[in-house]
Amino acid sequence: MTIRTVKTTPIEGQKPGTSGLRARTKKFMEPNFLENFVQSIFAGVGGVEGKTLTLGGDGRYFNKRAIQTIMKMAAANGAARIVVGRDGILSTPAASAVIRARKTDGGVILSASHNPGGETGDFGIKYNIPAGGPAPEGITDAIYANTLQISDYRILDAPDVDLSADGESVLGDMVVEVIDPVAIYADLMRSLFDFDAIRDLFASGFRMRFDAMHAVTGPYATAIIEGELGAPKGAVVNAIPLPDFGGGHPDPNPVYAKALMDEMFGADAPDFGAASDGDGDRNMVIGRNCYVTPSDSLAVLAANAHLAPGYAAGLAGVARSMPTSRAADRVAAKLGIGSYETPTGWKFFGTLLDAGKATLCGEESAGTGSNHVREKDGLWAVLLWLNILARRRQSVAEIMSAHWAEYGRDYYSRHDYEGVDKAAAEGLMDHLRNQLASLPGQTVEGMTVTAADDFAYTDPVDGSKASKQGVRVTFGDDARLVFRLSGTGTVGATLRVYMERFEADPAKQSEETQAAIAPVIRAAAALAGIRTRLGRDGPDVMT
Ligand code: VG1
Ligand code: CO
Repeated sequence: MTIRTVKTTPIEGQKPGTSGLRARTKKFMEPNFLENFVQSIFAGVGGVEGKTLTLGGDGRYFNKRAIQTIMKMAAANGAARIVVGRDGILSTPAASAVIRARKTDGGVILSASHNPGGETGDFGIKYNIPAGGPAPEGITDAIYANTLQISDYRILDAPDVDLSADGESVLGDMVVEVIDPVAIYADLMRSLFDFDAIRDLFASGFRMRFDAMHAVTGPYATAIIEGELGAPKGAVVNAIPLPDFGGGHPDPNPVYAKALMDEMFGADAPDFGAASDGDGDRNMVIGRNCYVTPSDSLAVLAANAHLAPGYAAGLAGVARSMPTSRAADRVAAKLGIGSYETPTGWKFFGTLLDAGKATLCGEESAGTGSNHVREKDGLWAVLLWLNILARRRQSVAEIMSAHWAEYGRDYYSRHDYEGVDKAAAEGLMDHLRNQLASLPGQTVEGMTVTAADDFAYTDPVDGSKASKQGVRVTFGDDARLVFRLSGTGTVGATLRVYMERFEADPAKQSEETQAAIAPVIRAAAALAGIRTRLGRDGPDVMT
């Protein structure tokens, strides 16, 4: 087996976004695209000589090929060992769990998460640090800098490694260790939750539907929910990961998980419904006739986490991304624990989790997680909900109304304008930024602006800074409006408009969401000039 050094030149478009590098699958399959980025990761982390790396992905098209390439490159760059999920499969939270449990020197995760997969879909890759979380910006910047000056990469000329059975083999001087993708993760879940109480819940006739959306969570959910917790066979649907996710959009929200929504709002609906995304780090939670927004879910989990053994001692603090509603802050205030507001993207929670400042973290985009790993974790959130339901023995709807009666309700919705012209979207953001100084004190749609800024963040642990993280317009405690451009898309731009309105009166807490936030929607349209600037009459997706 010989190591080849292959000449290459920088390729445009390799700047990591909110969560790693994402691009069209076809782009990733072009000569040197993957290789350039992988060699740049290795360079950006100070080389991989003698190191052990975790490796796996969500099983989407090109996953297996990319894994073979990465292993051969790791071997050629002197890595000592690769710990890889069987068949190249590891969900994002499981990869984080493996990095931590096996104390590997970081890991490489292949996924474009909620973006559609397949040959005509998207592919992605990201590096996670030894703590198990996504690389912070200092490292992604170094990786990107390397992509701009790369002149060659190293790869071992060798046959492919068989990844279909657990065990060790060698690739040049490097050991390849194939592991069960579920075992380490399942052990961790067992250590956090009251599996006996959840088993009793299922034994009492509690009915659940988990939609794995043909993505990576299928094997995990089947093993844990049906296998260990005793939910009837068939509780987990769309459980076999497919390279193109069955042609679907593996994003667990009311729009893309419509079949589950219909079932949960239909006659004879199960007690509890859930779904997860392409790489298993997102979750959607629904009760019978009761959709729970991710922002509310974070708040409810924070208020009830002590019912699970892993969190019985209480929480150190709760962190949320800036566009996530303020519902979790209300719980933190009542519990007398810290609350933190970070830029969008899980990488910003890592320092707070490492420093023991936050125990739970969440994002409005259906991401919730805790200090058990350093990624958001879809199935974990579902299991925590199950643990709470098993202990409280109330319906999801009852839990929600009791929560709102106690803390007030933050009606919340996000409107996405997808695939819009990039220059127009940037122009819209500039237009908003130009108004910021004059907004406070103005009344828009009957609401008075109390603050307006472009969110800038200084990490309270390591002092690192991030700026231009989204324009926010605050109307006191009553309402809030946030605008930002997506950093995970691969074509054009996507404008995200996040809207919330607070309602303290329990008698007014059961309105339809879009109606409840109507003045905030109108304020957004007026301030941003969405229709004229983007040429769109309405959003493509409302969650
Ligand atoms: C989106 C979400 C963000 C999330 C990110 C990665 O980013 O808004 O909250 O952290 O996706 O999630 P953006 O920049 O498109 O708004 V995942 O599950 O796609 O890794
Ligand atoms: Co994801």
